[in-house]
Amino acid sequence: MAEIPPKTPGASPAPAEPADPGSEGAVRPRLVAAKEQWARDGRALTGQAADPARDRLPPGQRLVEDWPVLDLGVTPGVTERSWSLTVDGLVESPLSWRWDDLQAQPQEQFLSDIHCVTTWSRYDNRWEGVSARRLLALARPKPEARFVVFHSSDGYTTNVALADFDADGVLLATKWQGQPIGRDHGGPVRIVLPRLYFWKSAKWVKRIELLAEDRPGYWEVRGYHNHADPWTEERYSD
Ligand SMILES: Nc1nc2c(c(=O)[nH]1)N[C@H]1C(S)=C(S)[C@@H](COP(=O)(O)O)O[C@H]1N2
Ligand SMILES: [Mo]
Repeated sequence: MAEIPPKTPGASPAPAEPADPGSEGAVRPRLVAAKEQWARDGRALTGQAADPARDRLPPGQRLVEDWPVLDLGVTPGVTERSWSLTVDGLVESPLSWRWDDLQAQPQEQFLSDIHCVTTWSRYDNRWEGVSARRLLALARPKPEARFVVFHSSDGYTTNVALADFDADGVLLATKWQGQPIGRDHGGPVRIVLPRLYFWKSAKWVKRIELLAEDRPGYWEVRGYHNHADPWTEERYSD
């Protein structure tokens, strides 16, 4: 029998979680490899910080008018009828929502700018949905809960500190510029977390898990920064 070579630590990060049945497409390995290379190269780093109180565009970013689509290449078939959300882990009241449960919550609107780590930014996006604050008030995090992992129907995950989720303008968004968010952009329900680079804003969100210890997500184990503040160029891990 052939010997199994020992695994090089860090050489092969965990794959995405399995995508939901009915998803179309597959993870695009060349896109993933290119983005891993950008992280190794430190692409687009300027060494300048910017001040969100004074500047509108974070360092190394350029303004676009359109709204690019970026994802791993897997598009889930989730619809308003089939969508569900679980909020679990370190919460006093785990939630299990369908579309109607989400619609029964107070709907809020926030205007915010998008900053993608691939260097495009888009101003004045009018999002509508249920605020993270509302969701957390219902689920009631336990005192030891400090981190959040978003799980998506395409198998993507991303992690944030609970303090960054429990912040102004963070939404489970269902509308953009007054219209339902299209499938390519993560509809029917995506996270919008405007203070961080856009990879933290999970499309097609289906589970929000609260944890005591941090657990890096898809890009965070592939060279991307754990926190992801655009104003201090937290693009890549060191
Ligand atoms: N489920 C899921 N969410 C995701 C991604 C993904 O591949 N899958 N890509 C992230 C990245 S890298 C970016 S830049 C934004 C892009 O969102 P958009 O396609 O609506 O512009 O979604 C983020 N959320
Ligand atoms: Mo991205």
